[in-house]
Amino acid sequence: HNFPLPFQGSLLEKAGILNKTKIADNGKKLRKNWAQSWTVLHGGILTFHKDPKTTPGGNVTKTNQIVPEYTVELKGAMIYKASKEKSSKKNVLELKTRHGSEYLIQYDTDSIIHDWFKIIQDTIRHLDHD
Ligand code: I3S
Repeated sequence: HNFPLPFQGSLLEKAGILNKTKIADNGKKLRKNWAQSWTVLHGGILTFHKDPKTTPGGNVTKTNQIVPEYTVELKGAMIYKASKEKSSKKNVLELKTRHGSEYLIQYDTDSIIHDWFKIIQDTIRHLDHD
């Protein structure tokens, strides 16, 4: 890692299962495709892993449970609670990158989505002060 010294070890980390869909790529709107994802926050990068159920053949093995699908650089990103028009689901967060990609993140359990919201927001703030 090439983080400046005062930063080392200070970036927040978290991992867990979330529902996610990418809704825009570089400003281009995409069709929603909700899927469960093993989600990891590490070093200012949020990584969504492929839902093993969606891999061809559908065999759930240890290796295909950890295939990255999207890596999201949080520096310059924004996160907020999604408006009702974005989804009919409860507890939906919208994450926009500085390159114009957008993701929706959702989980029915309030505390889980609250914790992710807080840690992603805190991470974005830390990175902005870099
Ligand atoms: O924004 P939309 O088009 O209402 O999103 C829904 C669709 O992605 C739908 O898939 P189909 O277009 O194949 O029917 C999904 O099943 C829904 O979950 C999406 O809406 P929500 O409100 O759940 O994000």
